[in-house]
Amino acid sequence: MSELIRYAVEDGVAVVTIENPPVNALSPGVPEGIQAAIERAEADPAACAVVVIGGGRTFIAGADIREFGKIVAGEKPRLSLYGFLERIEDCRKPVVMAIHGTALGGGLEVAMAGHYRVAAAGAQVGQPEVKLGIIPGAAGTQRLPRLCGVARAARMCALGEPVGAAEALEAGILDALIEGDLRAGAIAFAREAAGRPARKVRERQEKLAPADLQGLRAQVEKRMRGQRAPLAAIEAVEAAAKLIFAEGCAFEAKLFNECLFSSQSKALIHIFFGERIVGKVPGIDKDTPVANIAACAIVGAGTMGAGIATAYLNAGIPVALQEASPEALEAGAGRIRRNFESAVEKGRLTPDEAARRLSMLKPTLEWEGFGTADILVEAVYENLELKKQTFARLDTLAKPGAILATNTSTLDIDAIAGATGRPEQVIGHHFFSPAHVMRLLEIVRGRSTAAPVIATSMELAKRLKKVGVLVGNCRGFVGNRMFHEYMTQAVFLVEEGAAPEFVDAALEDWGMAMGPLAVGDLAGIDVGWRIRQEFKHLEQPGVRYPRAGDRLAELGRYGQKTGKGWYLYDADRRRQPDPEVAGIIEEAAREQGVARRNPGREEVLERTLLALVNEGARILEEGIALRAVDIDIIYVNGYGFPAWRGGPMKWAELEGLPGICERIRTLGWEPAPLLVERAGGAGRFDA
Ligand code: ZOZ
Repeated sequence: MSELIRYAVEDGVAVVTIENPPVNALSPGVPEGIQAAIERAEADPAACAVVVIGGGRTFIAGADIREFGKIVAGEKPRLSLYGFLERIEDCRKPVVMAIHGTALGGGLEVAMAGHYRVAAAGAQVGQPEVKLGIIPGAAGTQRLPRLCGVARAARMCALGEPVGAAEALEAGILDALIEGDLRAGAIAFAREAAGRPARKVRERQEKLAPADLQGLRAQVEKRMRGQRAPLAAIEAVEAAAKLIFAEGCAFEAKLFNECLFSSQSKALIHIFFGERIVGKVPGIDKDTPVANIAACAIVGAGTMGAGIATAYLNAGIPVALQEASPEALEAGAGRIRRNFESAVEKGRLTPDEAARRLSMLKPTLEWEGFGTADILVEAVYENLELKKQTFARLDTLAKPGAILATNTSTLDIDAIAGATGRPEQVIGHHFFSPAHVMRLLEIVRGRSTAAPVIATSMELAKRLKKVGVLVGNCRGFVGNRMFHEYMTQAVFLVEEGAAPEFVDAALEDWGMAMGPLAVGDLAGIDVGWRIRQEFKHLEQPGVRYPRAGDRLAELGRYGQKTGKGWYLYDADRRRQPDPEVAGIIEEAAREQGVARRNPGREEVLERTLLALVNEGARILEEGIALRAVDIDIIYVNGYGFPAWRGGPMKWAELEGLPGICERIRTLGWEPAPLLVERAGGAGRFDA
């Protein structure tokens, strides 16, 4: 028996335990081991039935995703699990799948090859393959509709969201929930089942009536715009109602392979592992001390301060919130209240839970709570002098060992840390607006930031349900430094004659969640303007700078908050083009002597996207980002870059780095040296 699979007979039932930590993925050896154990049980006179169960924290969490890359690269042959699953289903003794943790993807597919499925109450089952740009590839699209009907199966396979045990039981995916010990319960279930004839899922027909999936298609086209796999998943499930099982499987396999070899799946698998890789920081390991964050204090109750406070309260961490005036404090507390009200309206929180979280907020004009907080967060205006004064103040208030975090999005962490007597405790926590919603937390280390402060910040990010990415200190860090180059091109393009809605539509059709000018309106044009004023002294003569946004800011067109910016907004914050803006842009172009023409869609994409990539390569070269994948995770989670394109750096790799260098040169720019080097070498940024 393989080391990955244990076999034992208990109470007359063969118990097959999968031991492939951490998540019992179907790595090489696991399917073979399960099959051998099933065959042994079938021949074992001491066993009347079989239970398959996961050792450790979960049942099988799916195929081993690392193997996909090897298959696509041609290092390994394609693997088919169809025969293996039919062998389980053909077992002459009943096979009971006992599920705890998560039975996902290939895990659920294995479970569905059993004659029965029982689960612990907290278990989840699902076909999340679309999140990796693929579809179920081991008959999931054919067996699932046989258990729960075409409509529900199509929804599960197309959206990829897992369902809880109770729902799965009601849907027919599970046969029973087991209270108490799962293993003992499953053995008892199996003993009973041994007396009854067992049915093969592949032979079931009663739930296979065709369903109308137009609504689901429309939902997928909106929510997962541009992605192939969700639509392929619907097609494959639909086929279950039209074809016999074997033909349905062949159809699924064809679509699975098409998706597996696509750029979309390479991109999404890169993002899956990337989200886990960013948590690994050289020099920080499990021995690095992590402080317990039991209380937080925030100075500044504006949009960011209120959003950050909401995120802490959601994580169960009490917050002291300080403002200078009663009006500003009340306005900030009101923002936080509205965040919770909106969560209640959307059904995400019960009114009681919202009230409980809100009760952990202590607004203060007098810095109460700042002396006992484990972390003090600064969220004041983006102005270096103001930030330095604030930090000098925080330094006098904070207890020894407290972390002092700045939410600056562009300013020098070392200059801010220098205003305190404890620069080793100072770190950047750059949240993204709305801070309680956006998943990204850019964690910015200064020259002196201590390792435990970094380790604590990375842990804290998880508690706040964020993806924490550690970056180095420079103007704009990773995200905003790149965004600056991207936005500059967007504004240049409008100054040259492309309408704002044309630029935004080109990028949104390409997959960005929101075009750059619409993002400017959301974040506040005044914010960008303020930052440009802060760095105005660095401008050089003879260099072109984007000016149209400044003109808008000077006219009080700050974006959504004033009802107009690059666009006009109605009461529901829906945007529409504003004819007045064209005149303002033309005027800005005239002042600078910019020739007006008509840039096309391709040019919009080339200039904005290549600006991102080229700056990303410089950032990588300077060591501001630890790895290219860190940049991708920042862009996917903080800037609405489509995950299915892999983030800017992976996108460039998938396009081919030599070609990217050429295209940058065609624009008349100099490709970053690292880009040139990698284009001439491995064609990859990370090893
Ligand atoms: O890890 C969470 C999760 O969601 N995993 C992915 C689940 C998934 O997407 N399953 C479907 C896989 S695709 C599939 O199964 C295709 C299919 O239909 C089969 C067709 C085969 C046909 C073959 C033809 C070629 C999970 C919820 C499970 C656990 O979350 P946690 O937060 O507890 O733990 P993580 O996420 O930190 O994970 C722990 C370590 O395990 C690694 N890992 C997780 N799932 C993996 C996997 N490695 C390989 N394959 C998987 N399916 C994860 O990277 C992490 O590693 P470390 O090194 O960072 O610790």
